[in-house]
Amino acid sequence: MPRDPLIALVGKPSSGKSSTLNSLTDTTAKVGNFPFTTIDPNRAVGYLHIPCACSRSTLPHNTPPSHTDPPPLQRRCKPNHGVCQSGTRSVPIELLDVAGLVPGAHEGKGLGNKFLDDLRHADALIHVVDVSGTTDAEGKATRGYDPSVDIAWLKSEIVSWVLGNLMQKWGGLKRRHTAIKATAVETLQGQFSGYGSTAAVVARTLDKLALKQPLQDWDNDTIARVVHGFVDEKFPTVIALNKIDHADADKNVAKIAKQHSPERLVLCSAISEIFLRRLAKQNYIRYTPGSEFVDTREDLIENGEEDGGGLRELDEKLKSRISNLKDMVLYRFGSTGVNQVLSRAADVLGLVPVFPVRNISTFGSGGGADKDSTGHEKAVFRDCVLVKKGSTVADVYRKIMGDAPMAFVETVGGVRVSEEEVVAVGKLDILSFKVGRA
Ligand SMILES: Nc1nc2c(ncn2[C@@H]2O[C@H](COP(=O)(O)OP(=O)(O)O)[C@@H](O)[C@H]2O)c(=O)[nH]1
Ligand SMILES: [Mg+2]
Repeated sequence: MPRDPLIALVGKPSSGKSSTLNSLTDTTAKVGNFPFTTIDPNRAVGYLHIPCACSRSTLPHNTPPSHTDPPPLQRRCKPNHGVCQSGTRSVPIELLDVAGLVPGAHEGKGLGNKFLDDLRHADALIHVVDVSGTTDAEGKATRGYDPSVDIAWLKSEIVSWVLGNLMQKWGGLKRRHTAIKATAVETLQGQFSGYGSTAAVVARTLDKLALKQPLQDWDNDTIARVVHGFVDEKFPTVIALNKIDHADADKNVAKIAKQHSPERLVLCSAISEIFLRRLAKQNYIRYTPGSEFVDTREDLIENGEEDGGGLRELDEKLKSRISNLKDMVLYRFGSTGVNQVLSRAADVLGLVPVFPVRNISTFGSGGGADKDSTGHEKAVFRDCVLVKKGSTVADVYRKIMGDAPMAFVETVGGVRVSEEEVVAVGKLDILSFKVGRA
């Protein structure tokens, strides 16, 4: 059964992995200013923001009576997990804080082998980089370190690990490959399955390289190219340039931006997001997580809310911290960036949200009419699952229904769909699964 996607946060000690994880979730992983605070991989649930199916105007019964009312489906959208606000849904996604990567990890330095073992479960990586340059390669406090070095170094650690393991076995592997007349995909997948690879990942890697020689004739250079390609394919990576609130960040961001494609880079300040959420929880400010909107009591009074929204008074110190944060982060970048980090990771992974419904005409989870026996409107789109790009209707069925035999699958309008069809955003992503022998 296809499992749920997992996104791993990686990076050198003190780059801000635990802080980023915390800023995306509500748990409080231990945050510290010294290496190896996070000894065990720390799993948590983050929330990915997506446009919900309930906000689509093309769906039947979804025209708002007037432009001030939300569409009826949007009003009735009540997710079992996460929330849906004005058509933007937060869908839970599993995150893993992987600690202990230092240069030389593939040789067992730091928590090297443990780190690399945890990596195999990841479908995509968020490389958290300390762009302030205030931590050195090992994560110790310094000033003026060049963080662009970290980006190349992380990939080379993973490549060295995979390549080292492969080269140890290359002789025997080559003989077996020739003896049993295996394909290159079969032989490599035999070695790469331990990294959570699939035959499809290996096939894509080899297709992109378009190598001329058969596997038994590959030289060391070619093998290294294959491993590089495999690492790119198996571990698509987003680079989170963290600590943009720091005064030294700008020049480093500028340098890194010249070296990497913009789709891979996201600017963020994990600590700012944590700070704002904490103040909001303590009722000092009004803040929509991930947005640029922060209102204090004074702001609200100025805007005509006489009681200041019921918010508490801020002391001078907090006031100046907030105004500093607005100047350094929110007004310059539009947000603290942490939600974008997660969305971008979902993009590179190609995640497609699918909305399974029990009843394809009401989008509800029960049978029958739109209203229950007491006249209340029933909730719609209770569930949403994230599947990988390229998943078929049958893949989604198995993920949700397990081994139960499939009778048929319907989409909007009660249209039956073939199990081989591929699901995509806005296409076959609202499905009703019928169990039983067809
Ligand atoms: N200025 C600044 N410091 C941060 C930010 N994120 C994390 N830190 C600090 O960096 C240090 C290490 O953070 P932590 O999340 O424990 O890093 P980890 O070792 O990668 O998990 C802590 O002192 C954090 O407060 C940020 O966005 N800005
Ligand atoms: Mg940590």
